[in-house]
Amino acid sequence: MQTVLKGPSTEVIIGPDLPIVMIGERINPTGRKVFSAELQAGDLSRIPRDAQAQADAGARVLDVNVGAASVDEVALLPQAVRLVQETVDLPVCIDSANPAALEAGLKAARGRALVNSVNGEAAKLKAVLPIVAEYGAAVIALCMDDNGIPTTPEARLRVAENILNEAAKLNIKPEDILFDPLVMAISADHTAGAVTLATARLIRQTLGCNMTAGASNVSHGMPEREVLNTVFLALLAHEGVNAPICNPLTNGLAIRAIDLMLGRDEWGMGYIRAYRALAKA
Ligand code: THG
Repeated sequence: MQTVLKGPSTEVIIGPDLPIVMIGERINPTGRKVFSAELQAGDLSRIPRDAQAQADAGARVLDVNVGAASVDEVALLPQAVRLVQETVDLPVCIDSANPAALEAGLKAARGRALVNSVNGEAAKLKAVLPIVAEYGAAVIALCMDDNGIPTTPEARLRVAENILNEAAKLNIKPEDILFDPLVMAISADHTAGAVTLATARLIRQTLGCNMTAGASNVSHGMPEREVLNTVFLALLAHEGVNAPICNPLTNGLAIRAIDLMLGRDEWGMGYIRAYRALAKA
């Protein structure tokens, strides 16, 4: 099963035996005070820099989230999407909780974008899936619904299956859905990582779909976050998460190491190329 995303003139393919596709997470005000203040002032000047740096570090898709407090995302998200794609020739992952902002972002996107996200809540399905279908986009589907985030892998799988059925009604195909098994902070629940991994394994085995995950969520509130993020990325990849949302500046080389260890990097050329790019920079 292959998920195809497009930038202005590039194509990115996500599939089980292909190298991991890094979705760069940096264009997001969460936890970034300066960027939040800039967005609130309508200053988007950091976005081209963040886009270029992530592309240089190996990101193949860029998440674009401008959801800082009191920001008009319907106005700002399409501007941010345009700025990103004027800077780098990559597909965008349009990240907002507001369906109107998602649609505005899709209108501005060139190529074939990824919508972040829908989930199993009735209202979300109703608001987001028709937009995804209308624009011929791909979509991230979170394994949660009106009852919240299920605590067991089996219950998260049932949410995924329900989303798959609802999507099929609008002709959205399984290959156009990236499931997100949901990554929660390990500092709040020491079993959170294990539940996410078991969910990913179940989705891979049962549905065969491609997956994303916000790997960096796992380390909130813990020291040496990069160690936890890197280890978790490797475990997630082993369970079939082939398009993680992560920080390419800190995880770029580790991602290529994971591909190599999983037998997806002939002669280690991807790893060596990433190493050389880092050594030069
Ligand atoms: N699933 C999906 N989309 C997502 C998430 C997910 N989008 C947002 C988020 N989760 C993934 N992106 C991030 C971005 C940043 C951080 C974590 C996840 C992060 N930032 C640092 C902080 O908050 O402390 C600050 C970084 C900095 O200063 O540069 O940890 O799960 N579908």
